Amino acid sequence: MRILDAADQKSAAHRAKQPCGQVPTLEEDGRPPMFESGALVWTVAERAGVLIPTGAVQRARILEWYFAALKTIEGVPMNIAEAEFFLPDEAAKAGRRPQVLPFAHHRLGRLHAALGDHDWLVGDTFSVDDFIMSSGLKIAVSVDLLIKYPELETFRHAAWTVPPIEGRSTTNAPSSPHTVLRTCVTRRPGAPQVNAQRRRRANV
Ligand SMILES: N[C@@H](CCC(=O)N[C@@H](CS)C(=O)NCC(=O)O)C(=O)O
Repeated sequence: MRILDAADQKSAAHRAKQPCGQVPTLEEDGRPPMFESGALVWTVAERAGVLIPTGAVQRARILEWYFAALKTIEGVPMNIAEAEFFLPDEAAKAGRRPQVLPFAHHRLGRLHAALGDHDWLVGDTFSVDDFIMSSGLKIAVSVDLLIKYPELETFRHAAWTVPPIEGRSTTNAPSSPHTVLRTCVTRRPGAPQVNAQRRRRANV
């Protein structure tokens, strides 16, 4: 694993691999570099022969929830996190949160209902969907959105802490999708902390 600093990320060399200058990317000998964490997780799992069921019906459901996690759910906490972390003005932040919170709770409420008392999103076994959804929900935790949904927090934690899964060897590939996403997670030790106390005072 190679950790990039901000300057490396914006270099022409990195942008040739990741057009938006973001992390993570996956680079393996003999294969073109890839970007987008969802694509990286999918390719590692698929080539390792794990976490993606092969039956047509199950696979269709896996695809549904995979895109739902990335398109329908992840953007919701991200919208709040962007304001929280990057809006420079405290008044603007305070004004934005009440505007976006009702929709966020609507979406998370629907996810909560869909998961119900199941352990995992599709069938009875942990899949790429649970992994990718737990990554999006991690953003929700960072802005205190899961406090109202303890079952979602239990799901997120369980998915994020599943032990490494042995699969077929993929040439020089990370041993599990967890490795891929951690390239992103570990490079942000200096990320701004959310002021949870302030939000609690604001009763959100
Ligand atoms: N959709 C991208 C998002 C990646 C992303 O947001 N990466 C963050 C770090 S976790 C980043 O590189 N931020 C810096 C930037 O956007 O300039 C993916 O899933 O790979």
